[in-house]
Amino acid sequence: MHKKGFIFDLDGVIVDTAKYHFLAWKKLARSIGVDFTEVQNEQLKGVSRVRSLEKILEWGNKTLSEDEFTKLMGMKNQDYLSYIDKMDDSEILPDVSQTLDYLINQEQAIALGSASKNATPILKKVNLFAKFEAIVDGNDVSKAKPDPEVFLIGAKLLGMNPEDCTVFEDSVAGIQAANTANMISIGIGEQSVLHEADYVFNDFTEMSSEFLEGIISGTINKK
Ligand code: B16
Ligand code: MG
Repeated sequence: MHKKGFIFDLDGVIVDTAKYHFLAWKKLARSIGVDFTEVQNEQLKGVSRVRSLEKILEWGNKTLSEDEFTKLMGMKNQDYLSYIDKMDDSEILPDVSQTLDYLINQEQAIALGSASKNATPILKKVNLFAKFEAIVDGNDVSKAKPDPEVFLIGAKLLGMNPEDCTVFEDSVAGIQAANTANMISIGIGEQSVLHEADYVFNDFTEMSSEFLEGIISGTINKK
């Protein structure tokens, strides 16, 4: 039997929390007189909370004291959590549950690899927590994506070699992290944004079981 590792990003792959991060950062940025576009927002996907605020301040040419910086990060997270609080399993993105169940039935190793410090409560909210053999999130890493640390820890916890792992990611930083880790990188989103990925699908409804079977059996590989 072939056993491979499958590492799922959370925000923008399993659930559409990327839109809540965007709303919360937009509001926070506006409160300090900074505005940013949806195109700029792509750069905030997958990166840590600290790095996100640093980027927003760079865009607005602002500097803050350490205390103010910490306070603004707290405000953003409070606002973000007010969206999370209302989540339920109806917010799981199309065919994600089916994909997880297919891989579990095939006895594959499944981990979460997210930059978010809120990953566990979100997975519990949408009733997917029990499906993961390992969870690596923003509380476990010292280096943010595009550093491969989050995925390398995931592979280790699954007992898999990095080259036997596949990553599902919606962010440019996450695809770069997967590539650096020497894992198959699968972009979930737009080809034009995620062109560094080995394979790109708009969402999981476009991914056939034959494709997943090809990864498991080794006929589909890193490009
Ligand atoms: P938090 P992922 C990432 O999650 C988000 O894409 C990114 O926008 C966010 O800044 C980061 O989590 C930190 O999230 O503020 O909840 O700790 O896509 O890696 O699952
Ligand atoms: Mg993401």
